[in-house]
Amino acid sequence: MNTGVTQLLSDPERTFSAQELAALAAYFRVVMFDTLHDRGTGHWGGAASSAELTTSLYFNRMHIRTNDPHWEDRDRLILSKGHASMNLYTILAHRGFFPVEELATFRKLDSRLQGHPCMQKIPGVDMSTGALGHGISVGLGMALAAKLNKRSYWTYVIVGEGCLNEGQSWEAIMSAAKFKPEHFVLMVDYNKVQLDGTEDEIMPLASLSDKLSSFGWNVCPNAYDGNKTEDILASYEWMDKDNVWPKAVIYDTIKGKGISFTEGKSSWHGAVIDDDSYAKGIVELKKDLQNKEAVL
Ligand SMILES: Cc1ncc(C[n+]2csc(CCOP(=O)(O)OP(=O)(O)O)c2C)c(N)n1
Repeated sequence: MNTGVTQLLSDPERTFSAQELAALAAYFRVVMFDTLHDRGTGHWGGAASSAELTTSLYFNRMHIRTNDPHWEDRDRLILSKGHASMNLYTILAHRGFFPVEELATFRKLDSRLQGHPCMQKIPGVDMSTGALGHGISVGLGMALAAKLNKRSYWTYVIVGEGCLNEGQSWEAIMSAAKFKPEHFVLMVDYNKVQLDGTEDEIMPLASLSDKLSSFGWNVCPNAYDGNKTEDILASYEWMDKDNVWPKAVIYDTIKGKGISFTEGKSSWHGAVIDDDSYAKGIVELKKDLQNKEAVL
């Protein structure tokens, strides 16, 4: 383990800068790739895509208590693209919800860390996900509950294109525009690649921003790179700017981000990481981590 990131993780309570978040995300990619290779199963492409989005939320933005995962006033995150569970597990473990060593049990029989996250078993998981398309509905329910109970927690929902291809998502998008709960944010991890093809081959969403606006959402007009932590922090400023709800931010991301031969490839959605690919890929990820730590 590298000293720079070790030092950062020794005090997860503080708020991290963009550069620090970038180093953490690079480190988490190494852990994810290692673990998925060791276990011979799981989804690298989508987990690598959302690494900066989840790292920034949990290490900069969200109010949570790792020693009280069900704290009523905590901010909620629904990773609606539940197949990227290794991303969520890696963040939650390093944030302190459960031991990092437990990651090695990923998808073993009797492990809490199954292929898709289970809220009943894993501390810190706010919603069980995996069947695409449920996240926005459930998030809306949580946001409406906050309104009814006069609480001011935030609810974030991260979706990929797969969720937005589901009809249920658009029912929830329509309902959210009607009820307008505060502090409800849709974050689109828009990598434009799905399980076995590109967005355009499977079901084009264009123009997503216009679609969400015409449904009545407050859509961020800025183009943000969801693999750049500076951009993600800038998007938080936009979220805090006005009181017009619900809000959506569309982040451009890269599926399989961090390794040249996995980037943008649907074949790396859920492929087993063979030894040869691991040997080449881990060199690229460690180099990126070194570069990010060097500027800390
Ligand atoms: C209802 C449903 N249909 C199909 C699947 C199978 N499936 C798992 S992931 C996926 C594609 C997801 O692509 P995207 O949402 O773009 O996620 P990412 O690229 O971030 O991995 C599909 C079709 C599923 N999990 N749920």
